[in-house]
Amino acid sequence: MRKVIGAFLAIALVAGVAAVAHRPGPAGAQGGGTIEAAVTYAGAQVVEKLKVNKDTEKCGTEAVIEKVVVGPNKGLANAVVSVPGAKGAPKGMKATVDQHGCKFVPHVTAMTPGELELKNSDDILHNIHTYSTANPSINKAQPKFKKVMMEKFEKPEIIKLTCDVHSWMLGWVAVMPNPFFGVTDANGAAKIDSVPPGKYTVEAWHETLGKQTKEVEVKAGQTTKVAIEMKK
Ligand SMILES: [Cu+2]
Repeated sequence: MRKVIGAFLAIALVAGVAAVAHRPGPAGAQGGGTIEAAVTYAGAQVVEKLKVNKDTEKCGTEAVIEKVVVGPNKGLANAVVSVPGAKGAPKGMKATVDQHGCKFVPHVTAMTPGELELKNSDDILHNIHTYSTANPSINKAQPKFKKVMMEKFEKPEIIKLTCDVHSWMLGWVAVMPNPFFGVTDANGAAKIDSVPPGKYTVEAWHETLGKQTKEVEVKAGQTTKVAIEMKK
């Protein structure tokens, strides 16, 4: 009988360890809090338009370059909100940028260090050209038959993406040091989950408007709202 109980305990112990090992979320996420950021900009929308006379069947005849996108209630889209001081291992999230309609979609992508999937769903030649300092720069053709390309970005940095075939194509990849980030939607909102409790400086970065910060305190099981106003 004792042997049976012993075996049962051993199995329970192994099962328990496995359960802990497979718990989703970053290390130390248990009892984390949520940050709900509202990023605003009081200024005007900045959208440039350019006549296109190349690959028009895929690209259209006009390129729209969205430098500053302001939505309802002054909400600023495409801002990266992050918590650089929070400690947590990357979750192994998958990051993808598509080249679609001769645009980088999404316009701003945030990821933890690792591989980025670059898709070409246009069926035409694109040429990825990145501008970076911490990571090696990439200047690589992606012919129409090459639907997917994987590229490594190991160091935290904000990287500019362009295409040498279509001069108007512009995108950004924010490689972040931890998994606590979000990119604002059309309303200027970004949500960051499972942040370990503590006091932090929250950062908002925007390609045209630069950076603003705000101090927050995150409490276990609670949602902290933070309003960040970007300036010109
Ligand atoms: Cu292109």
